[in-house]
Amino acid sequence: MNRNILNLYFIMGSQNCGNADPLHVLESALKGGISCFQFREKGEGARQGEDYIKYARSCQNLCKKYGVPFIVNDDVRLAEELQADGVHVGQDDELAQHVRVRMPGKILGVSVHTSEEVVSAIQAGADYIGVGPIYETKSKADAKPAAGLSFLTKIVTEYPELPIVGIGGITIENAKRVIEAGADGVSIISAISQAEDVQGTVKQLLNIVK
Ligand code: 3NM
Repeated sequence: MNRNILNLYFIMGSQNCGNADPLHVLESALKGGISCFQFREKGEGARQGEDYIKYARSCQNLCKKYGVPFIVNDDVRLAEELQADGVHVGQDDELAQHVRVRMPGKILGVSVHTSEEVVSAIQAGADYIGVGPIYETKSKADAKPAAGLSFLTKIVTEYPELPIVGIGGITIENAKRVIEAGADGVSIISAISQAEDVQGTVKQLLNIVK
């Protein structure tokens, strides 16, 4: 996997966009230059059934138009059906080693919060890991307490070859610190999905992370 795709990794579901049209938010982020997109349609307000699949396909088509990888959060069946570029799983989702077998040749990302989880993710064949939450987040109801940069720094030092993206509460104000700590990139929901000027915010973030 080209680790540069992690540089500015936008995660979004329609539940993260307030009153804005999520497809408009996504296209603005793509125009701004995000390097990767994760479809994470879950929680209160998330679409269901046919609407969910149709909306996922629309997001995927937009990503294709801009040549940006389309990664599905958690839902391996959806990823298979859409032939997504990859899947991202957390510790409570389907086991990473099972996903690896189901999705050969696709990008596999795993969220980790401890050293043991990093080892398991590597053994499972993860292409990259997401380390968080670095800062406090309101976008994940069951998020762990903010860990700051110390755990990220430790993992970056121990596994220099492993592509790593930081996540949780990352904004224009603090993104530079995450990159300076050694992450390949930043994963962001709210600082992009709820920005007044999505495209401009993405451009500013890109200047920081590149
Ligand atoms: N995973 P925001 S934190 C989806 O720690 C997710 O694994 C996390 O949203 C983890 O950029 C998080 O709005 C939410 O803080 C990130």
